[in-house]
Amino acid sequence: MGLKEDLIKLKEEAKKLIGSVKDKKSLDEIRVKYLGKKGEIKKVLKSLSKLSPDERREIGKIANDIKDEIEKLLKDKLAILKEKELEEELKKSKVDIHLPADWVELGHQHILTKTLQEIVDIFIAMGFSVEEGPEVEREEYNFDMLNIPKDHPARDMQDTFFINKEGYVLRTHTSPVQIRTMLKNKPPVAIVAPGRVYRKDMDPTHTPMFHQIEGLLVDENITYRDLKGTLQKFLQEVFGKNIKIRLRPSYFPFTEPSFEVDISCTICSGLGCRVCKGTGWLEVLGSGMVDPNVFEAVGIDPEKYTGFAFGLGIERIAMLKYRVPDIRLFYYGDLRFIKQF
Ligand code: 2NM
Repeated sequence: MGLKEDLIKLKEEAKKLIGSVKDKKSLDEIRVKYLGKKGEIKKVLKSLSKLSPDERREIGKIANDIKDEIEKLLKDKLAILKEKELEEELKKSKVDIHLPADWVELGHQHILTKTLQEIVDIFIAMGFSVEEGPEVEREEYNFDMLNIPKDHPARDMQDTFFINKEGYVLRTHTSPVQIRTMLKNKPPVAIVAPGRVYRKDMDPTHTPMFHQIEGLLVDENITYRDLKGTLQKFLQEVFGKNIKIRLRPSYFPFTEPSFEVDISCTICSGLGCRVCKGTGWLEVLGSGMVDPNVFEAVGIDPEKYTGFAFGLGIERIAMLKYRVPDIRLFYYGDLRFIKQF
C-alpha cells in the first residue's frame, strides 16, 4: 500500500477513536498518538525523503490536510467533553439551577433624570453640545471670572458652601463650566452645561443641592433676537406649542442686559390662578447677553464677539410640568412618588 492510502487509513482510524472517546485524558492520548512529535503523521512525513520531489509535494499536502482535519476533530470533541463535564458538575452541586431566582424589584427612571434628558435632547437637536465640569470648583471660576465682585452677597458664608480647601467652593451654578469652555475653545461656542449645584437653602421650593442646566452661545453678530428665538423654541418643546413667552428686564452680574423669562401659565393659560398667583405668567429661567467683562476674563474679544447665556433649575421645570408641590419629594426616594412618572 502507498503512503497516500496509509494516511487516509490513519485519518479514518483517528476519527473513529475520537468519536468513541469518553474523557479528556484519553482524547489527549489520541492527540499524542497521531499528532505528537513521534506520532503517526510525523512518521509518514519522515519517510517522504525517499520519494521524488513531485510525490513529496503531493503526499506532503495530503499529510498536512489530514493533520488539520484531525486537529479540528480533536478541538470539537474537547468542547463537547467540557460541556458534559460542566453538566456533571452542576448535577453534583447543591444549587438547583432550575429554581426560579429571588424576586428583584425593578427600578424606575427618576423624573429629574427624565426631565434633564429631555431638555438636553432639545438643545442637542438645535446644535448645542454638552459640557460637564467639577462640583468642587475654583472660587475664581465660580465667581471672579463671572464678574461677581468680592463683596457680592452670593459669596457670603450664608449662601455658599465653602470647603476647607482655600479658594474652592461647591459650585453654586454651572456657569464655571462655561468659563472653562471659553478658556479652552474659541468661538463659535454653543454648549449646554447640566449638573448638580449647591446653595445653602432649605424650604418647600429650595434644597441645598439641586440640578441646573445652563446654556451659552457665542459667535459674531449674536443678538438678543437669537436669545429670544432659541428660548421660545426650547420652551415650546418642553411645555407645548401653545404657550407664550415673555421677557422681563432683570439683573445678573455676568449678563448685560439680563432678562427673566416667563411662560404663560400652564394651568390657566394666562387667565390667572393660584399657581401663577393671578398673574397668568410663570417664571422659568434667567438669561441675558454675556457681559463684556466675562469675555475679557476668558480672553475673547468683546468687540468681535457677542453671545447669550441662560440658566434654569431642573427641579423647577419638573415641578411646573408635572405639578409637584414640594421639591423635597424628589429626594425622599419613595417609590410611590418615583413610579408615578
Ligand atoms: C443664568 C442667567 C443668565 C450665564 C452666563 C454665563 C457665562 F458664563 F457665559 F457668563 N453662564 N451662564 C447665565 C446668564 C446664567 O442663570 C440663571
